[in-house]
Amino acid sequence: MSRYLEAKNMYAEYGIDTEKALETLKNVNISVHCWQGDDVIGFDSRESLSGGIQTTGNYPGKANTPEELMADYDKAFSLIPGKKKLNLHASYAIFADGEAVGRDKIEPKHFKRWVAFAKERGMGIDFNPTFFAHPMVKDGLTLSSPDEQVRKYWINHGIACLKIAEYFATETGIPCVMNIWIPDGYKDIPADRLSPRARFKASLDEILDTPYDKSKVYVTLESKVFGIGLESYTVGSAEFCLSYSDYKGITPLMDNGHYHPTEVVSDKISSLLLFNEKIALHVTRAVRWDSDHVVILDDETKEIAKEIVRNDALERVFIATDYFDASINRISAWVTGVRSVQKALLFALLQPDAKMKKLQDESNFTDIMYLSEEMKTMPFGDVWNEFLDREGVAQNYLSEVRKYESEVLSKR
Ligand code: RNT
Ligand code: ZN
Repeated sequence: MSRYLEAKNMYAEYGIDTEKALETLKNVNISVHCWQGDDVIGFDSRESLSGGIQTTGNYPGKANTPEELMADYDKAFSLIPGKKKLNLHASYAIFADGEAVGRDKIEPKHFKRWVAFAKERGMGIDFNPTFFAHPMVKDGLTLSSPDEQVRKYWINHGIACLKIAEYFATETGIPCVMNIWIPDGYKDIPADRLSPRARFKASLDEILDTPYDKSKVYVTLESKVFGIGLESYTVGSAEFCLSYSDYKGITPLMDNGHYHPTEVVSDKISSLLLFNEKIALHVTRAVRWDSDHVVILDDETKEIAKEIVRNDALERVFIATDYFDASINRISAWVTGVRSVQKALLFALLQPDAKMKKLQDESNFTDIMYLSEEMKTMPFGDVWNEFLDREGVAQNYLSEVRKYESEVLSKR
C-alpha cells in the first residue's frame, strides 16, 4: 500500500477525510508578496527602504528589473502548489523609458505589463499603495502629516491606487484586495497623540469617499504597534485601525508581526470573524521584533490556520504572505514561506475539529490534550506529499532553486 493510502486509513480512524482536505486546500488562494524578490525596493524611486521596516542580508542575485522579478516570481510559482495571486506594491510600477511619474499620478497603464503577466497565468492581483521609501515622506509622515502638501500628495496616491486596484479586478475578473499601511509614527513620546490620528482619519476618508466599485476592490487597513525608529507611537495602531475599519465598512488586516510579543493573532481571528464579513492576514514570522523572517511551519502559523479552518472561514479570510529575507536565496525564501502557510492549512484541515469542540463543551481537557498531541505525530507529511504529487510540483524544490541560482541568479 502507498504511504498516502496508509495515512488516509490512519486519519479515517479518527473520522478525518484526507481526500476532502486535499480538495479544499487546492482551492485556497494565497496572495504571494512580490517584495521578497528584491528586498522591498521596487522600480520607481529606488530609494533605500524606510518606514521602520528593514531587510537584512546581502545574498547575491536579487531581482533588479521587472523582467528579472517576473522571471523569479515565475520560478517560485512553479515550485509552489495550489492557487496563487500576485501581490504588488505601487512602487513596482513600470514606466516607459524616460518617463517619470510621481506616486500621486500613477495610472493603470503603468501596471499593464503586470496585468498581462497575471492574465497569462490565470491569476488575480492584490495591491498596496506604497507610503514609504520616497522623498515625499517628510519626517517619517505621510497621511498623518501636519504639512498639507505632504498629506495631499499621499491622499492622491491612495486615490490613484484605488483606480489601479479597480483596473486589476476588471482586467483579471478577480476582485483585488487593496491594503493600506502607513509607517507614520514617532521615535519618542509624542506631545500630541490625537492630532496625527485625526489627520490620518481625515485622509482615509478623503481617499475612500472617492467612488470605487466595492464589488471589485476590497480595501483593507493594516495596523502596527511599532517600527524601527518609531518605537514610541504609531498612528495606525490596532485600536485605530479596527475602529476605522468598522466605521468605514472596510476590512481589517492583521499582520502577526505587528503586536506585542506575547500577543498572538491566532487568538484575535475569532473575535474579528464575529464582527466582520471578511478579514485579512499578513502571515509573517517575527523573531523578537517585527523582523519579517520567512514563514515556517511553527506553532503560531498552525494555530492561525486552525482558527481559519475550524471556524469555517476559508472563504472569509484573505491570506497573504509578508516577509523579506535578504540573507538567503530569495526564491527558496518565497517557496518555503508560502508552502509553510499551505502546510499549516493542510495540518488544520486534518484535525478532528467537531470532536474536539464537543470535548471542550464537556470540559474534557484531558482528552483534548491527548488528541491534539496524537495529531502531531500522524503521517501528515505523506498527505502533504500527495498534494504536491497531484499538483505536479516537486517535493525537492531545493535542487531546482540551486539550478536556477547557478544558471540565472549568479549571472546578475
Ligand atoms: C510593514 C507592513 C507592511 C509591509 C509591506 C511591504 O510592517 O507589514 O505590510 O511589510 O507593505
Ligand atoms: Zn504586513
